[in-house]
Amino acid sequence: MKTKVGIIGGGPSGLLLSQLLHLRGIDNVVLEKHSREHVLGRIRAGVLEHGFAELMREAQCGARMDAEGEIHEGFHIAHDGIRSRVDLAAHTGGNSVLVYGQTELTRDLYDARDSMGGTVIHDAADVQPHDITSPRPYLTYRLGDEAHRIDCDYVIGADGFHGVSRRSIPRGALREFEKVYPFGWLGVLSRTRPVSPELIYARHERGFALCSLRSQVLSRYYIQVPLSDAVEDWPDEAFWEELKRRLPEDVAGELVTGPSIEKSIAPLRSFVAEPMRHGNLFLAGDAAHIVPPTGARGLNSAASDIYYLYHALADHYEKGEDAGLDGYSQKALARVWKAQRFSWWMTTMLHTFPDAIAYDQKLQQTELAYLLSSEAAMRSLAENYVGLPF
Ligand code: RFL
Ligand code: PHB
Repeated sequence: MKTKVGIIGGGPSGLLLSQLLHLRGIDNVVLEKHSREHVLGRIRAGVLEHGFAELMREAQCGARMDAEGEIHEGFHIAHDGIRSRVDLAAHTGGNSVLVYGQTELTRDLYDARDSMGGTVIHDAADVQPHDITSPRPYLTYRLGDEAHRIDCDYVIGADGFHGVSRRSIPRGALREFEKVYPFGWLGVLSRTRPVSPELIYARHERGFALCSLRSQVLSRYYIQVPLSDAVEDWPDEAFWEELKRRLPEDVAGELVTGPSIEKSIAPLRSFVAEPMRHGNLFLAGDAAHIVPPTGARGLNSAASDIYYLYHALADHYEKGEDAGLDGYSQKALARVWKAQRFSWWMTTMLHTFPDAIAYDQKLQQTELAYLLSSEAAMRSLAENYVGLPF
C-alpha cells in the first residue's frame, strides 16, 4: 500500500490528524495496535480547552461535542474544610473549558473516519517504522499471519507513551526529561449524580482527591494512592469512604455513591522527549510528552501538536513550503513545556508528598494561600487552565 502520511496510533492524536488531513485531500492511513472496543474502553481525559474544541469543529467532528459537552466557567479548590471557587471566565475575559469525555470524542472521530471512508487499521501487530531518515520511509505490520507494508512520505508517531515510534529513534538523537511522582491516581467511574456541577480539586493531608464528571448522571472521581496500591486493594466501599474523608464535610454529605463501572490506577509522571522530529518521523501527543493529570493538560497538549503538524503538512502538500515542518519541534515544544510547568505546579501544590519535610509543607500551604488571595495568581492559574493560545 502507498499513502502520503502513515500515522501510528489510533488514539485522539492520530485520529484527529487523520481526519484533518483527509478534509484537505491529503491521503493517510492510521495503524492501531488494539481493537476499537479496547481503545474506547479506556477512561481518560474529561476536560477540553477551547482550542481543542475548535480543532474538533474544524475536523467536522464537533456536533455531538457541542450538543452534549458541558461548558464550565469555573472549578473549585477544596482545602482546610472549605471550598474556594476559581472563576475561569472572570479571570480570562470570558473563556471556559468543555467537559466532554475522551471516550466520546474518540468515538466521534472514529465515526467521522468511517463515514468519509478513511483507512483505520485495527489490531495491527508489530508496527515498525523503517528508513525514517530517508525520503521514502515505510511502515511494516502484521494482521494475523499476514505481513503488510505501507510506503509513505512521512510517518507520524501518535502511539502514546508506550508506543514504538519514540523507541525507533536512535538513543543518541533524543534527549529525554522525566520526573516520576511517588504516587498514582485511583479513578472510579460511576453512574451517579456528580457531587458538584463543577469540578472540585481537593488538597488534604491524607492525599489529593478530585471530583469530576462526564455528565450530570455520570461521575468521575479520583484519589491519590501510593504506587504500591493495586485496584484490588480498593473495593468500592473503601474508595467512597476515603474520598469522603478528603472532602469538606458539606461536600462529603452530598456525595451519592454507587457501584463503580470502571476502576483503574494511573501513575503520575512528567516526561518530554526532544526533539519531536527525527528525519521524516514526527512525534505527537503522549508519544512525545506526558504530564500528571492534575492540570488537565495531556490531551490538550496533544491537540496543539496536531494543530501545528496539520498546518505544516498542509503547507507542504498545498504550497510546497516546509518551514512549518522544519519548525515543528521547536514550536510544539515551546508550548509543551508551558503545559509541563503548569501541571507540575498544580500537582506540587495539591498532593501530599510522602518525603516532604516540614519546610516543604509550609511552603505548599503558603503557595495555596497566596493563590487564593491574589488576583494576579488566580489570573495566571485561569489562563493556563483554559489553555494558552496555539
Ligand atoms: P493515546 O491516547 O495513548 O493513544 C495512542 C494510541 O496508540 C496505540 N498504540 C499503537 N498503535 C500501533 N502500534 C503500536 N506499537 C502502538 N502502541 C500504542 C494505542 O493503543 C493508542 O490507541 O495517545 P494520544 O492520542 O496522544 O492522546 C493522549 C491522551 O490520551 C492523554 O494525553 C490524555 O488522556 C491525558 N489526560 C487528560 N488530558 C487532558 O487534556 N485533560 C484531562 O482531563 C485528562 N485527564 C488524562 C486524564 C490521562 C489519564 N490517564 C489514565 C493517564 C486522566 C487520566 C486518569
Ligand atoms: C477527568 O475528568 O478525568 C479529569 C478532569 C480533570 C483533571 C484530570 C482528569 O485535571
